[in-house]
Amino acid sequence: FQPIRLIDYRPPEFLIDELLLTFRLKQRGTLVQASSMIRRNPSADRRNGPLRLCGEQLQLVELRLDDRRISLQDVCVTDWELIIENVPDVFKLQITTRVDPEDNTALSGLYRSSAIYCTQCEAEGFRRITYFLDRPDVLARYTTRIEAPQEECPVLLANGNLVAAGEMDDGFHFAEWQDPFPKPSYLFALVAGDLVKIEDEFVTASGRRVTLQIYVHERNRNKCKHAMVSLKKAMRWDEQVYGREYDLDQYMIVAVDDFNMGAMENKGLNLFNAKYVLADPRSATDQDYLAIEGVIAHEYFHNWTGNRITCRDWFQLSLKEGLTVFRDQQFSADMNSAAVQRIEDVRLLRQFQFREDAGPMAHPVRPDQYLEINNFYTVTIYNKGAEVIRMLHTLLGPETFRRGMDLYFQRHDGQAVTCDDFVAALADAADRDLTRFKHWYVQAGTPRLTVTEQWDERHCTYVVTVAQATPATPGQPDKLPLHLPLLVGLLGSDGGDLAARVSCPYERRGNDLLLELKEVQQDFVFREVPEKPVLSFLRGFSAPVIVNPFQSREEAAFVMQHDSDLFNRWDAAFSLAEAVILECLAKLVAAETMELDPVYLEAIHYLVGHPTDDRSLTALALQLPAENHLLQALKQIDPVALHEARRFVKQELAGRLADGLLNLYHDNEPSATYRLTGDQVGRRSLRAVCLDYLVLLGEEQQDLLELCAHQYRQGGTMTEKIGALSALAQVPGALRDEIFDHFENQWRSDPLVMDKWFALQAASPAADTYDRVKKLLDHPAFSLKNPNKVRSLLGVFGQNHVHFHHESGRGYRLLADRICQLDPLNPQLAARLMQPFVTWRRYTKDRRQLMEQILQEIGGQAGISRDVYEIVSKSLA
Ligand code: B3K
Ligand code: ZN
Repeated sequence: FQPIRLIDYRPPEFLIDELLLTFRLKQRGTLVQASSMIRRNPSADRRNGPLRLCGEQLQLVELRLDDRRISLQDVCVTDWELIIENVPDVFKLQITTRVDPEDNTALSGLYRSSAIYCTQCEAEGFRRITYFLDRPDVLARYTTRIEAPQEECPVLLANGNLVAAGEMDDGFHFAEWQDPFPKPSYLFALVAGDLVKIEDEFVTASGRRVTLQIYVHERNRNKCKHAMVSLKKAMRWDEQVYGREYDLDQYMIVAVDDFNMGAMENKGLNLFNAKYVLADPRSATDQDYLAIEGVIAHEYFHNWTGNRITCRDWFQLSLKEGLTVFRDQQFSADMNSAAVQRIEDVRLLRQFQFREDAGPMAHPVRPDQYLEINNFYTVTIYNKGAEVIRMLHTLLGPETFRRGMDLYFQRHDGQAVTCDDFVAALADAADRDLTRFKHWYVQAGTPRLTVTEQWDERHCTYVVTVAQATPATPGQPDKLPLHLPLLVGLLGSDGGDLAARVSCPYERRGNDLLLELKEVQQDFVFREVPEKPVLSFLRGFSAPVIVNPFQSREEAAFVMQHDSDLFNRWDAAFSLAEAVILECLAKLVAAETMELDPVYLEAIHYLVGHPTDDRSLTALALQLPAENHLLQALKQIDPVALHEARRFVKQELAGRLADGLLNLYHDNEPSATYRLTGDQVGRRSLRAVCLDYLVLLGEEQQDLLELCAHQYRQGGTMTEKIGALSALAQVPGALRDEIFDHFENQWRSDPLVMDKWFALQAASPAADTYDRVKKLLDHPAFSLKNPNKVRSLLGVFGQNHVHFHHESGRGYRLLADRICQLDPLNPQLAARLMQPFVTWRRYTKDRRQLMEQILQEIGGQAGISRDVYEIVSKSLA
């Protein structure tokens, strides 16, 4: 397997302007005819080479050049290419290939999912449909003709506008679609099958009517309302916030059951994992509702950031993904609680991206090499990429940022560009030098900040010194200083903001001050400060960094109670909890008695007694940091000890705060009818958190388990049922079994709900989890061929620190065996499942050895995919 390198990028030697595709669909033996107008690229380095087209898993049937048949003996066909020598400068090429959608288990290219023909072409799936210049900087106009049996496939869809349709003989019919916008092949899509459509309309700001359609299986007809509402909100928001209108007459969304990721932004024809479309209150949770809103918006926003302006090459992936995640985060913050949104985004970043950044797969937001591009759809490209855009937004301020975006759209509409082009547009609009800022794109690793404070009482001067250092990452031993925005506040002893009263040269942003750190170390000086302030540092998490703890627990508790920045209030609770758990862990390892810090207990006691109006915020502040987050602070990870320490803190809090938690629970009953308002969502999540603590006391207080069971039986919404189930999952016993069985019986024919049932069991710390997971692998609702199932059972099990890391190694074995089984079927998904093995070096010696052995075994599999090989080799390097 040869790495692909950014420095080897060359413009394409040929361009394809027009493409006419004809599909004659069959479960096996689909014929694809691709007729392209090809010419040499005037700006290529070389003008006399052969034509090389990418192609994989194809059967070449026929070739015609300028309408003359070429003998297949006269061309070179390899496992990944078709090479034609001596082609003219301009010509028409017709290629006929044969593919078998029914046998395509990789879910890349053309495949069938629950009797629906569908495609997934990003990143390199189009080459599994026909031989093509399958790279994002070749933009062509597509016309797609689909022919299929009318009865099996009454609905025939492709990108763009429907221009013709009709019946054919032998029971076939056809539809012809034309997409007026030139696009790269990764945005091509086709769908055919027996689907119903839900239709609505959107009138754009300039008065154009757009037909909106969601296509689903008949049985899901009544679960599309929320997705449709979300789509319309997203369309309006993009007009209002970015001045971007939709550009076709029709916008289609299709939900499919088998999908390797969340959704795909194909031009005018988005394909979605059904999980991000279908919802009703009985079967979907509040989290599902919010996720649908976010993903629908994300794919819609890609129409401008991704489709109208696309990536020059795959190293620029974050150009569209980081930017589009930032836009969907902004959208969700505007639609719901901004503070809650920010907290959720930061939790995810810390748990997964910081972890990636500290391990052997660490890579910059713009990587410079890869083996398999599908392995680079990562939290770094997506979420750190979004943080990079957020920092630009903070540095420039919203108005200037918007001017920069306008310039970007104006300059590059219709082009395939680079991250440099994006930053240049912002720099030009802002008239600022962003050279140092661009290090964020090329440097991997999470910077650490050290903060020291100096208070000069006599001169009323307060100095904050901030130093930055980024640890070495694979291939990048030395790091440059970065340019980062630090939003801070100074809190007075009454808890109010002092910013307006102090004298300093820093830009004011409402209650915040904007400090710009550019050097390895810098002093920030504030004069005329009336009293020694408490620093509210990194408000809103204005940069993706780790801040070494510098405040006393008393100060943290103060921030937690008073800060005007709601994110920092939560963050203070979070860091306090982290410190307390790590302290307990240290005691546990040293065989000392664990104790709960009274300062922390007092702070949480206050929180429980004084819940804010935003109940979701209170719920978040009550949740302890995840093990996935906590383990990052450890030199050597003993996951079982870590779990025990965290469990101790949780159990202690439950015991000491039981009355308060019970009151909170009873005071926050949601209304009987489902409403997705902040208030109602907050009530449901607060009650779930309370239950999650209270069940831990269930051994002595049976009535607390009954409380759970009662919520399960009486709760009218899936959110309440899942809240009860996930609390109960922690306490093995007859009641848990009864309720899990009941749930299974009720929902066995709803695959999306069964995913939740699988996931809850796979995540459980209960002693019988391994045996249950083993048994669930043979459950009739489980299938290795359905990515949602694989993620729910095996993906979640890999994140179960207690059971996956069982000292016997049986957890490793269970996952490894399934990865090897899955790799020949679906390498993309198999590679994703490797994730828990990647950081093997960080664990205790026995576990390290077991995981190393497993990695070597997987790496030695005959016929291993490039996807899995890349993860194994980088992990072992
Ligand atoms: N662009 C797609 C992701 C494609 C992943 C290919 N392995 C979804 C999204 O980010 O919107
Ligand atoms: Zn995306």
